[in-house]
Amino acid sequence: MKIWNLVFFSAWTAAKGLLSVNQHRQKMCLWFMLAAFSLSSPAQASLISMNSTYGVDTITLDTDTGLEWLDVDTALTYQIQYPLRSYNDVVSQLGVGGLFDGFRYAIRSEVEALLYSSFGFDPVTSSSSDTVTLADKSAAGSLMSMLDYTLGWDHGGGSFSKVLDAVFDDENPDGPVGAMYVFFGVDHSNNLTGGKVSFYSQTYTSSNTNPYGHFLVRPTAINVEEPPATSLAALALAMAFGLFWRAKKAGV
Ligand SMILES: [Ca+2]
Repeated sequence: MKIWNLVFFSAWTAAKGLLSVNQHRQKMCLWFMLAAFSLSSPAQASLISMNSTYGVDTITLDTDTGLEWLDVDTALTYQIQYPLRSYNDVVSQLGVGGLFDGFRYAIRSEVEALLYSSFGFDPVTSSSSDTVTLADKSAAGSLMSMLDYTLGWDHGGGSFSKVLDAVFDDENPDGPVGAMYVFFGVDHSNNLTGGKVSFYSQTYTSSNTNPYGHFLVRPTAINVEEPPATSLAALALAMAFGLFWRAKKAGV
């Protein structure tokens, strides 16, 4: 976060000048202050698992976007009969009093932001099985640990495969359904596998009979605003002034 770097630098410069003839204790105090800033600096994206009326850990809050993502398989769990819940079926449950009241389908740009910015897939390397990296595979594992998956197989001996196969709203007026597929697993040698992100064409979506998950989102009720820059700068100045005062008092 740029503002935190700026605050770091300002505090460091100010305090360094004041402590140029310093004692060991005050130097330690400076390092402590910088470490405190480092620890309190917001992460690039915070993904927080939360409980909801759908069950334990069924919501993932992305503090970067302020969106709450419902586990992709929740609509499967909430279905009452086979065949599995379709896009149109879920749409019919989004209104007041429906099973997914308050939610809407995520649009493609929101799905991409979740994958590439928040979970850390590389949009280039994750687009092909030939180029996926270990980071893409790890991102797939993190994604499924938070948003769940729609199909899974246990191969025994610690080896498993999981698939997250979910639809979103691609805002196509001819039929607003898009779908995304990610595979993740661990082979018998304990190596991560998968990590490829595949966006389906609409045609494939409408013809696919496999069960889909659903990317449903709602705005969070939790305030995810970062502290204003002015108060961060004021905090840094106050801490620098505190060091200055201590140095004066110690007669340095
Ligand atoms: Ca979850």
